[in-house]
Formats: sequence, C-alpha cells, structure tokens
Amino acid sequence: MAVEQTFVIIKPEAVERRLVGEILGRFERKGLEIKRLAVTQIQRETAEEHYAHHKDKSFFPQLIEAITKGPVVLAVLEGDDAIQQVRTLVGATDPAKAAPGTIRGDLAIKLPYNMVHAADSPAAAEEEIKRFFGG
Ligand code: 3AN
Repeated sequence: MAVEQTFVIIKPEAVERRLVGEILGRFERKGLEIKRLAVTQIQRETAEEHYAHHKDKSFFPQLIEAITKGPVVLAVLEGDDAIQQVRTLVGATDPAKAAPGTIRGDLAIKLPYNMVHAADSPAAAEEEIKRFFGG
C-alpha cells in the first residue's frame, strides 16, 4: 500500500459547531499524520474554482455560500492509502444517508452541510493541495 497525501477542508458549519478537534481526532486516531494545517476563510473565486465541476448544478450557489460563509480548517494528511482511507472515514456525500460511524453519518444531517470535503483521487489531492497551500 502506497503512502499518499490527501487534502481535506473542515467546512464552516463544523468550525461553527466546534467540531474541529473531533474531526481531526478521528483522522489522527486512524493513524494519519497531519502534515499541514491552516485556518482561513475561502474566497468566492477560489470556491468557484474548487467546485467548478458542479457549476451547472442547481445547488451550486448554495454550495458556494456554505463553503465561504465562515472560517474553515485546511489540512494535508499523510498515510498508507490516505485518499481512500479518509473518504471512508468521511462517509457518503448525503449525510442523511451516510453510515453511522462515519463523520457525515455521525455529525451531519442535511446537504450541503456535510462537514468535510476530502479529495477523491491522487490528481485531485495534488491539485487541491497546490490550490490551497501553494507549491
Ligand atoms: P463529495 O464531497 O462527497 O465528494 P460531491 O463532490 O459530489 O461530493 O459534492 C460536493 C459538495 O456539494 C458536497 N460536499 C456537498 O456539500 C454539496 N452537494 C452535493 N450534492 C448536493 C445536493 N444534491 N444538494 C446540495 N448540496 C450538494
């Protein structure tokens, strides 16, 4: 199994609900290492670029509003098979359907508020780390 880096955003609703420690703790307890960590507020332009593949969806404006409305925590996590391991811990996109035991299944209930973004492929992880942390 290859050591990988992945990228996550702990979304504004999670920061507002003081769940940053809970969420980072789940990643750490799994055995992933926090390589980079930052608190920031995502600018509209960056959010639109990050979610460009959803720009024709009806929920796009709601999604941009949700990710830009307050501070977020950005993290780069490293470990064996990190991209898939993190996606598994995060759970299904719709928190109403996400399995109990997953972050979304345990902590969220309604889209677009699903607490965490996690890169879904090595190419996405690389692109997103570059976008949010620079070279
Ligand atoms: P994931 O975050 O699980 O990779 P994507 O890439 O399909 O899922 O969706 C990106 C984000 O768009 C989700 N994290 C969620 O906040 C929002 N989203 C996805 N589907 C819907 C929907 N049907 N209604 C509202 N928001 C949605």
